Amino acid sequence: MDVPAKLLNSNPAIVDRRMVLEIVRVTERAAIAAANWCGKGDEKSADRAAVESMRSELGKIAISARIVIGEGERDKAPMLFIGEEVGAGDGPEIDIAVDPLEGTTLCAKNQPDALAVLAVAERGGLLAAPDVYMHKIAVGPGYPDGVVHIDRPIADNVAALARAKGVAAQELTVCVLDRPRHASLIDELRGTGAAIKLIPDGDVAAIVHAAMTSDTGVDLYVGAGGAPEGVLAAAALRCLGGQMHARLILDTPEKRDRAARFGIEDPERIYAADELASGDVMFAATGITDGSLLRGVAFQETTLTSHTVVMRSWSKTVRWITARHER
Ligand code: VTB
Repeated sequence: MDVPAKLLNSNPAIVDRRMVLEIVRVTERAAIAAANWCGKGDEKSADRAAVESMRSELGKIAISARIVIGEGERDKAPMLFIGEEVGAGDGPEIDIAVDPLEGTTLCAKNQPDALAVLAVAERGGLLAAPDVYMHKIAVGPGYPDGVVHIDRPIADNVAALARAKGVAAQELTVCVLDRPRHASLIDELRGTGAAIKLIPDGDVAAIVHAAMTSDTGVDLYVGAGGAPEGVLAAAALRCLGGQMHARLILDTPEKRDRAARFGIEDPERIYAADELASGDVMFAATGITDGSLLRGVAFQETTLTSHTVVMRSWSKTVRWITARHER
């Protein structure tokens, strides 16, 4: 196959592509630190280990970065908090979204798809979102624009997706967080005949799954999860292609006030992936526990092995990096 023309030209991307390897080191370190706590039933220690490692690794990179999505919107966090300046300075000015341990419970219980996650964008490229729920719907690349819509009944979305894929609804798999709040959504989905993959946690991974259908078997993600996770997932989707709609769930005056403090004026606004994460973005995730997309950190006698996926929106390159580290 020919090399796409834009890759032959000089690279106009704003986020320097050398950053790809830099951010891999960051998620690798966070994942390794958290992996020591896999299955130990101690969410707090796992999270703290991941946060501290991620913070220290970010400090080694020549960037002037600002945390836009980070720890502790509601309680004071000592590091990687929203607004914190990170990096060794001197380098490009960028914005960062982090979730050093996405799926703390998954890690504590040693269940699939706990990840260390980070996204990088141009200044102003990431939606500063409060830590509230966000309703999300996402599909992978290759479908006509608007094939699913957040405001359409789920049965209509499944029917439209099946039609676009050229299969029966029964052949689709929809991923949903297993929560009581999704009971009626799940009921309606059952009515379509589609298979439902119910996950205990981790909807960043779930949206990545929906965008990599041939690797994961997931066609559609839908439901309410964390808003910060929605911004991270959108960054991944920008790199993988696909479509996403999201709306913050601001169902109390207190949440609307918090959102307003983040500059969110319209509480009903529907965001597309490129409004959650715009411009040039990169996304990296390292597996902590074994999952269907990434293996977790493996401990050998004197070494460790980590598995990372890292991608860029500009080139749409998706790299899988297996690394061996000295223990
Ligand atoms: C969501 C989801 C995350 O936690 O934030 C979820 O976005 C929390 O949902 O991926 P509940 O409040 O219902 O527990 C995750 O699943 C991460 O663990």
